[in-house]
Amino acid sequence: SLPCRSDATAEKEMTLAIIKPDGLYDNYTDKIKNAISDSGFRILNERLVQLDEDAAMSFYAEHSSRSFFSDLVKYMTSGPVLIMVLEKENAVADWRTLIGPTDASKAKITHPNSIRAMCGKDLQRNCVHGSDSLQSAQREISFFFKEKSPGSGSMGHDEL
Ligand code: IDP
Repeated sequence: SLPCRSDATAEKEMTLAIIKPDGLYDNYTDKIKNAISDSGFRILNERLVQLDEDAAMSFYAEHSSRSFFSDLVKYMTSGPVLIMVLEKENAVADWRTLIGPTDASKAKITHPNSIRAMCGKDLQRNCVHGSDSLQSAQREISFFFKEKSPGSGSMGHDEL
């Protein structure tokens, strides 16, 4: 008989998604969560948090030398963010495809069905985050969901 891969044995992958402050402020949470489930992702875990400056700087450390870094930190700390762990086969690449290109204003033309086209505004205020590799996904998931020992503090992101 032909080899068969059932859903039960298919290799699942996890990625980190964030609804950024503009997305929450503009009430896009339901629209984004519908796109998430319609595309076959499962939300394994979620947290609503207010990032402080240290947490935002540390999360985006790879961009620390870029000219837009201080604006990015200001943006990401401007209001609460919704952090989600998404699971599906090929989750990292498929979530990046679903959110679309970084510049939301360009995405509106080139990728009109992407989340950033529908919910974002411009190069900075693009509404959502997605890990860019499996390695980033693992780092970012443990950044927000690491087991905390009692009394170890809030790690700079206060639960809301
Ligand atoms: P990505 O989120 O699509 O992976 P990155 O290059 O990793 O894009 O940039 C991280 C975030 O920084 C972007 O999502 C966006 O919010 C912001 N950003 C990126 N490039 C610029 C820029 O040139 N000006 C202002 N903000 C930027």
